[in-house]
Amino acid sequence: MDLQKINEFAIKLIYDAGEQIRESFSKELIIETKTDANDLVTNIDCQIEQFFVKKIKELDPSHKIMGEEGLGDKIVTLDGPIWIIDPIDGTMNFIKQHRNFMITVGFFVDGVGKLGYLYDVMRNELIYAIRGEGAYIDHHPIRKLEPLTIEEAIIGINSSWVIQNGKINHEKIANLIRTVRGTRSYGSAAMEIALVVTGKLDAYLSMRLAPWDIGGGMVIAQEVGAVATNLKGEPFNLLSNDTFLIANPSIHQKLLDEFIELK
Ligand code: 2AM
Ligand code: CA
Ligand code: CA
Ligand code: CA
Repeated sequence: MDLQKINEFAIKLIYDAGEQIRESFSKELIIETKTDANDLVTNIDCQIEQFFVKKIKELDPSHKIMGEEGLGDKIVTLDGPIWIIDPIDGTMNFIKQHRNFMITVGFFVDGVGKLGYLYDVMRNELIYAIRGEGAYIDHHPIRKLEPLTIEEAIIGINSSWVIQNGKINHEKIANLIRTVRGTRSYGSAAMEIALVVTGKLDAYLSMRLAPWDIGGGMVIAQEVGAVATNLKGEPFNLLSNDTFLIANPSIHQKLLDEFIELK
């Protein structure tokens, strides 16, 4: 399998998809709800996922596709080549802010992440990685992350996880928020991961993400030395939703040990 060729194919696809999304602002947006009133999807999420599915199947019909909107394949094992795609990560931001959303794509073979992409559509900023060959932002190499302390860290956390939800020790999370230099919340997991792999955030945690939120980011994380696991410190389960922590390697274990306790 020629990864360089597949990488060139994927980059072109992502730039094309971004162009379609930017053009969509002049057209009618159809907004529907999914699991609840705040879980939104638009015709553009589906249009972009459909575009990826069509192009990937033209490239190689044996490649499987796991996409958020379910227009690809039903994935029950990670065997073989699988594309994990979120056509718009941060749909609420897409609708309300017309910014702060990403296209994110991961290419896995037998469960091993080979290629990863995080594309900020409105900034036209592409981060990608090829397994074993490093990570790039707009084609410039991304440097390995520098060590720091938790007291110096800025962390990404959604305030809804800080409100009592019975799943995490809130005393410890409150203590984490008191300890760090600052907290941020962006409403797009892919965007928070992009900030961590480029050292603009030092950690990001979530109580529930889906494989397509993090698949592309995981490949990039490995290339810059960021550590990505679930909140138990285990590998994220790519066949279901899971908790998630990505962090600078100098603070990842300490965050788990001292500040995160699942109930
Ligand atoms: P989305 O916009 O693609 O749905 C919002 O804080 C972040 O969580 C976004 O990355 C969003 O992705 C994701 N998200 C929203 N609802 C989710 C759910 N039910 N399960 C997992 N991730 C979700
Ligand atoms: Ca969604
Ligand atoms: Ca998502
Ligand atoms: Ca999405």
